[in-house]
Amino acid sequence: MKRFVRLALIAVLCLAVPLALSAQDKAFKVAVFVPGVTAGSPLYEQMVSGTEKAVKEFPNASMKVIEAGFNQGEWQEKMTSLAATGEYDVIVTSNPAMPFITAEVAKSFPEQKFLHLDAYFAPGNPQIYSMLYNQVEQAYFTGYLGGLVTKSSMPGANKELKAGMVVAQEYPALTKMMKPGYEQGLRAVDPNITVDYRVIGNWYDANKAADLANSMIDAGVDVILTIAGGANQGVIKAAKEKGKYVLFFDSNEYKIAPGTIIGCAVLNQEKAAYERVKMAIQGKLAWGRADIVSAKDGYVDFADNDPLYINNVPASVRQKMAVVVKKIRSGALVLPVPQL
Ligand code: RBF
Repeated sequence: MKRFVRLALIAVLCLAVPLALSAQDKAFKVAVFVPGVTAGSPLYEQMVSGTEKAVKEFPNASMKVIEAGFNQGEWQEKMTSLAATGEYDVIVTSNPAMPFITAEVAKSFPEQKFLHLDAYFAPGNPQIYSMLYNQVEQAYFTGYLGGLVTKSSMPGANKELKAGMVVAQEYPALTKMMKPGYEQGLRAVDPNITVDYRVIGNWYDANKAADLANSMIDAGVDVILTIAGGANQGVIKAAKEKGKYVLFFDSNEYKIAPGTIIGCAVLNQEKAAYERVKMAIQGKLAWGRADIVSAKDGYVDFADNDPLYINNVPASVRQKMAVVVKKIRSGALVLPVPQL
């Protein structure tokens, strides 16, 4: 009997050791496909840094970043070329439009895996994983703060109940989650607040963004939510020059313009990228899954513990904001994700 147990143990070890070794030793190559340009796009910066962090933990893993640029018409061809190399175990990418592209590319390259952040793709495709954030919650944070600010006696606030929103481009996640979430937040403060909403038409034209922001400010807007990648800089510049306020999306960036950027509603995409890429390297990522995560899960939040928020926003505003932030974090206030 003892001998049998020993033999069985040896047999198990013979099987397990090479398996464990192969997971560690076999080269694992990650490609990060940036649909745009990394610098200035908060979620792309977080995708790259989170992936870097994961890859660094495995001596056998390596990564390459491919920037596909702003011509969206070229993305499918570029993604196809990348998959065609057959070199990468996983292609990581981010933005809600990418699953439409990768689902097509996946058909031609059945071995290729695609890890999507900031996107939804219906579960069931064994080549695709996706992770979507509850951006109704994210936008509600900015709307609620915007409402409090436009009604406040802060130096840049006027009597008019007008808030602004500048966006780069329209797409379902924006029109079905972000815009309604922002409006709901504003109206929860005061149903009479109106939204001046403008579309730039691309993710890089900071001059056009500044022109739009200036015309909104001249029309009575005192606080603007900007969701425009590199073009955000134009909105920030205009608001700073005119002593108005900016609500920032995706990353904590108060430091870009302290006192002008008065609220950052963040996504923890760096953590998402780190965790999911690590799981992919370890062979533990559930391909075919579509995760939807919210503030309660720790991936959507409002950056309220930054001294640049605490020192630049009056306590009376912060106290009211804190009540709503707490409700969303705990799940007491539920803002469901719609069908996209
Ligand atoms: N966000 C950026 O910061 N920079 C970009 O270049 C960019 N390009 C996008 C292109 C498309 C087609 C779509 C649908 C979204 C893009 N986003 C970009 C938006 C980003 O994925 C996200 O929705 C916003 O940052 C709000 O969280």
